[in-house]
Amino acid sequence: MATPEMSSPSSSKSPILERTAIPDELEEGTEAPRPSTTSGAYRSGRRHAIIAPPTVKYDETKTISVVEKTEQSKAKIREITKTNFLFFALDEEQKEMIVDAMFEMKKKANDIIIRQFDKGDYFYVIDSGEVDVLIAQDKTSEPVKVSHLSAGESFGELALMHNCPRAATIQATTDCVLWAIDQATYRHVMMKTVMEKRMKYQDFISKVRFFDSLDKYERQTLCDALQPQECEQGVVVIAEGDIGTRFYIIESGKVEVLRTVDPSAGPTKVGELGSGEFFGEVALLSDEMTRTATVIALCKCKFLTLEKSAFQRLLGPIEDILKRNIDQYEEWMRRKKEEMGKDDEKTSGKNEEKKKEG
Ligand code: 1OR
Repeated sequence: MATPEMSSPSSSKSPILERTAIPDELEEGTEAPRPSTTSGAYRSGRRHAIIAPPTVKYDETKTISVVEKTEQSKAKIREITKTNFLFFALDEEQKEMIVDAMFEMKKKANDIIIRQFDKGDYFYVIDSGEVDVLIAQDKTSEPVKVSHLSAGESFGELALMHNCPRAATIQATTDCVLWAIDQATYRHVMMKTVMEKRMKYQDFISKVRFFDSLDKYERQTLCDALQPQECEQGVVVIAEGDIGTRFYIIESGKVEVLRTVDPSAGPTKVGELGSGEFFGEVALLSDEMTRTATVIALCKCKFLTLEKSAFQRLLGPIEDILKRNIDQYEEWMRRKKEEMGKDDEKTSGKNEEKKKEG
């Protein structure tokens, strides 16, 4: 991520310029003021020393906003953005730039926050309240509800990233408190990182068969939430009996899966999984939450992982596909137990014969 251009070295007497003293809150119905923008004079470690030339030419590659707010508000923003997938890829400095740039906006139930086909202006994170996402085929047709978002979730990034009209209408279904960022800051701080991550994983995700039924936007959101993980040969990635917290997709490498059919006999190898296949879903889909198998890396492996809440939120639409596998695992277990039962019968039969012979 390119760091913002620095202004000339500051002296302790340098004036603090260009900070917009707008209130933390914007009353409902008030037009959001454009936060002032400062030309790249952002320095980590001196986050509030914004030293900028008095006149700022709009240059979206070098422009970020700083909106004055209380420490309490900043702490609140840090808290609500912590679980938002779009912020996963940002480093600490980028996150603080976003905290500085955000301003609060209040909306009433039924307010339209974003209108489909409009030009993009802000990106929003929901502090409290709920919104519906509605999409119309074209300007003359009725919008249809496609999704619902609540606290911690965000919207409005597409038009800002791609410079295209709003892809959906966002309507408050309850009173809402939102944190907004203007387009220039969004583009400068977040766009490169978010786009790079989306592009990095999109190609791989499009080749993974079980994501076929996710739509384009769902796949993009999935890319935001993926967390890479690597391990060496021989590492136990998940252990049977443990509580499951993560879902794994194999980007490269191979793992073996072992399962205990008969506790006195130890685990049996069930199979191997390779690139494009997944594991770790059973515990996340079951009430018991315990791992039903052990997975060991057969070579150096790269995984793309999803934590439990992201898995539940993003893979809801393909839960049925994932559950189909669970049925197969159970079927395998039943057959294996039957076979073992038959083996036991045979062995005990042979033992009986031996006894008689003896
Ligand atoms: P925007 O700037 O276009 C509307 O403004 C926002 O709605 C958009 O960014 C997204 O942040 C958000 N398709 C498109 N945009 C969506 C969708 C969506 N969900 C939320 N937004 N979906 C695809 C429907 C076929 C819904 C997927 C669950």
